[in-house]
Amino acid sequence: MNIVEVRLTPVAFADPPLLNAAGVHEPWALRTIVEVDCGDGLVGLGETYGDLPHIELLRRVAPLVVGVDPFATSRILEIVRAELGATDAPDRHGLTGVSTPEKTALRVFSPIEVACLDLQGQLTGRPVHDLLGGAVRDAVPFSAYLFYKYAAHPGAGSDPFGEALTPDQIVAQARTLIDRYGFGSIKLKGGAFPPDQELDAMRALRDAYPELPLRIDPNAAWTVETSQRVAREMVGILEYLEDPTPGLAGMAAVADVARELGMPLATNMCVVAFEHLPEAIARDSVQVVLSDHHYWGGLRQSARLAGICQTWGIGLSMHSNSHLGISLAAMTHLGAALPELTYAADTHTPWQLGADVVESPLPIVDGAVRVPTTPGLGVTLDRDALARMHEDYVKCGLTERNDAGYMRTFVPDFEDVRPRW
Ligand code: GKR
Ligand code: MG
Repeated sequence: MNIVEVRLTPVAFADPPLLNAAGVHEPWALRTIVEVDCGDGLVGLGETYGDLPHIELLRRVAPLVVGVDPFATSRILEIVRAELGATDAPDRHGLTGVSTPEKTALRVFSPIEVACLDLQGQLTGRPVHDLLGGAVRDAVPFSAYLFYKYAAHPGAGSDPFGEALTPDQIVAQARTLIDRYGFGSIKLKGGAFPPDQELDAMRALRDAYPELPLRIDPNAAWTVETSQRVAREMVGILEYLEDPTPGLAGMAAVADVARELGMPLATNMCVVAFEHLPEAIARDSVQVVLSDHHYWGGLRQSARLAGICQTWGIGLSMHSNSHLGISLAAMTHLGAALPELTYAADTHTPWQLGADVVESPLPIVDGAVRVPTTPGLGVTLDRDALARMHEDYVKCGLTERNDAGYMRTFVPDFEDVRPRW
């Protein structure tokens, strides 16, 4: 049984005005749903970024994998690498660091690999985590991912989450998410306001939830000096400090101080491809890597990353961008099969307010997603929702994510400068 078609459907879903160091989320988030079809109703699902330059790369590769066995994922990776060659498409999918030709190829390969694993699971009658070594846990923990946010997009009514600009509002947001989903750890997306203001929010969270592990991630908005100061002030409050400052050298300089304090530094910005690992390890720049199968090359390459991290004593967590239920399922199967995953994973799921392309999205209960035991990924495409969300993609007119440009509708002179403080 070989692949007969790879279908790519860009979709859009409503996204609240969430703030980060680069600006603010636009009213629509974009994704692409990838269906790898082997005929006779056998279809595997993948999900990836929805910006046009990325879709164009996917479109180049899609016809080339027709005729290939869905078990031959190494062969498919070779096909993707050969087609894209030295293509180095800028990474415009959120704050996920630099791009490289290999990262570009792995990013294009990823949703095809996930869809092939879904197919392999359906063909063998095994859940995807069994194809990755089997589950070491029954449920994968996720953290409450807090964002500073405006009450509404310009011209729209307030969304159900409301405004979150002060420490009290951030604590109220945490309460909403924890009451609804039972999260057992908290991450605040920082880098939106001066650090002292954000540290006040962290202290308010610590006072409200003294028993929960906390993290802050300013996406490299701080200088080395500011980051060192934050590390000192946040001792005993943070389980890790995520991407305080740009680059492996900057992170190493922060780590020199943080190490003495027993505070690990984490990243999804300065170690974003295998080629970054040797320097990161030599400099001891980071103590935790947030893996993300969307740009590390799928689930098996992410497991390879986990192995390297384990060898070098680096902890493993999981990064997210705005995503839908196919990605949540893929993250859950991967998280289930990785003994190295010792931190709750990030997810943007609560921010999508139930919008999804799958029929019954995996629920988050008691802060975790129960690992599916049915064949493949364990999620089914809702074709009506797919069609509707594709119409939204066409209607919304967005073709790339541009947090900085959109921020200028709120703050006319906004510039994406990092480090800012
Ligand atoms: O969704 O605005 C966002 C996040 O800031 C995202 O783009 C980041 O890539 O969640 C991410 C992170 O941990 O850096
Ligand atoms: Mg991050």
